[in-house]
Amino acid sequence: MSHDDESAPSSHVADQIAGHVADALAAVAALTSMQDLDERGGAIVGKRSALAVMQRSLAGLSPDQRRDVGARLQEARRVVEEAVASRRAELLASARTQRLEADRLELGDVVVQRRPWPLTDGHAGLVSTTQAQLEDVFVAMGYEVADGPQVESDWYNFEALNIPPAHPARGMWDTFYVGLGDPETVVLRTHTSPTQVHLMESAVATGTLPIHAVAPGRCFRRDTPDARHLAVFHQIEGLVVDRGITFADLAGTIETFTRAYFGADIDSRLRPSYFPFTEPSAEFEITCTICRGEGCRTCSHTGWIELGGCGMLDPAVFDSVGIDAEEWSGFAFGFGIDRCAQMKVGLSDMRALIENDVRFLDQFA
Ligand code: FA5
Repeated sequence: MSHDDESAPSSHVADQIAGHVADALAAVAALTSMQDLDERGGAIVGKRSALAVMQRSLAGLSPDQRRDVGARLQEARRVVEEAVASRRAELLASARTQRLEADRLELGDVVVQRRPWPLTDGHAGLVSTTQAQLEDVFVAMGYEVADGPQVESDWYNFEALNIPPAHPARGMWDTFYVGLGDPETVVLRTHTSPTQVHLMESAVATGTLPIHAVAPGRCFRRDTPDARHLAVFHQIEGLVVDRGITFADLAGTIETFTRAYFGADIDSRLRPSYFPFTEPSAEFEITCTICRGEGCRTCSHTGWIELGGCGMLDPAVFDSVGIDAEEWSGFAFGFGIDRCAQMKVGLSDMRALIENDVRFLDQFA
């Protein structure tokens, strides 16, 4: 500011103030966000602004000039402060509109579930991990991994497996029926054994016998959940069809599997049993890992836990799929995957697998 004229601020000073006001108003209009305002507000209207710098130099003026220039500066600052206040209100309103727009939910929008707290990466569950480990063991033994449908016709789940309608053995599988077609003709598969039929049918159709395959997957039964049962559970089916296969191959396979998966210190045994699709048939049991054979609630105080059923393929099943039982023989087995997981980690009650308690699940991350 010029101090030459002692009586009144020169028009130069008035122009200078007007110039600063114009600059400040242009800067206010150029502010684009609240963050922008916070960062640049000080340079427009605060202590670092051109008007504030001018105000601090009033000390060198005569009292009259100080009064006059001071009043002009005060008015100039009022104009700029008002502009800042009104820009602040505009920016706040527009930030709020943007936020509302972002949060707006149209009917029909996909609702993306927020991840639960605390934020952790997900991981495969115990049953999936067990399934992968079982597959690995059988792949190492030379088996292929196959898949089969979870919804089956009565023919695949029962009839082709030598279980005709009204056969008393149907009572072994309490079945969920699907409301498709004629009543009680479509089922949620009660075991993975129907995949045996699919595998044999397709090997016959493509001329690709022999078969060495396992087929893991979900099964459904109207079983009341308890320490060893769920209504939705998993099995892994094994199927070997080849020339000259005997019960010794089946027993050796199960023994090799038990040692590979559970380790040498777990005892296993085969007990005579009955399945309509195998003859002879057996149940495969291991020492209960909860009580180490002493007897507990989980093993119904027997010291043994049944993991699955097995046996030599019945010629009636070969007939259903058109395989010559004179030339081919084979065995099949079906193990409970959830049961294997239960025994592997020493889980006294299988229902923990479906409770979705993260404190339980995270132990198997
Ligand atoms: C069967 O399901 C036969 N398909 C097994 C088989 C296959 C025999 C091939 C011969 C040849 P079973 O109903 O016993 O058999 O079931 C086999 C295993 O599945 C049981 O030992 C158990 O480990 C598991 N399992 C059966 N029901 C349940 C259930 N409700 N919850 C959890 N696991 C189950």
